[in-house]
Amino acid sequence: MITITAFERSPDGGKGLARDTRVRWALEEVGQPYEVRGVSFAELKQPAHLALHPFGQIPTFEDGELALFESGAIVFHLAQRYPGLLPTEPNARARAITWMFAALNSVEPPILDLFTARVLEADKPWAKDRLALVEQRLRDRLSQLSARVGDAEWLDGAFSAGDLMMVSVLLRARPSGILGEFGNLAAYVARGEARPAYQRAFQAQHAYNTR
Ligand code: GTB
Repeated sequence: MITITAFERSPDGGKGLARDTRVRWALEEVGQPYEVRGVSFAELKQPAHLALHPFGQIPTFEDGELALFESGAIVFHLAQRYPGLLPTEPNARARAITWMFAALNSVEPPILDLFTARVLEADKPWAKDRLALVEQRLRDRLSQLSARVGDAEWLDGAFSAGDLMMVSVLLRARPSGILGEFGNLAAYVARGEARPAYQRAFQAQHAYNTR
């Protein structure tokens, strides 16, 4: 049985913004059952969990003798091992993997910077100046993505792990209001959320975090 770790209780209260949700979503898309082990903030930094995750974070993934960390690597592993998340045609598969990396390396960082500027650095004397820069960088990146997505349903043909990762990453930008400035990206995210597998994953994490 696959076991993943999640926050014992997510600080978002079940809004689905912690990174176990993308792993749950991938597991639902490929139809693999899984168990969840909740980890407290204290346990994250203790040896037992550090043996699984060198940075003391969630999510992790265990399946028999295999233990993984990093949500991108876990989703990629599931997409490689089970059908449903990556095309079989080699070039289409390479492009879908490219979108996974793009989500994690080119889109997620400016979204995380925004959270850092708005929340973690809000009390710094330079916070307002930096926030303006960070918001502009995110708008620039989303504007580029929006131009590429246009009115396509998914990033490159059929729904793939690239879309799963991109939608997961973009969801974190929604509370800021900036995602909503790009109508086609907001609609793209809504299409991802409407997938039955996402709905099951969201409900599962919500139930877990409100138990
Ligand atoms: N690159 C890693 C990955 O993709 O797996 C990043 C993992 C990561 O940041 N994990 C976070 C964590 O364990 C949880 S998801 N943090 C605890 C720590 O570092 O000590 C980030 C997150 C946390 C909370 C909310 N929230 O409450 O809304 C959303 C996202």
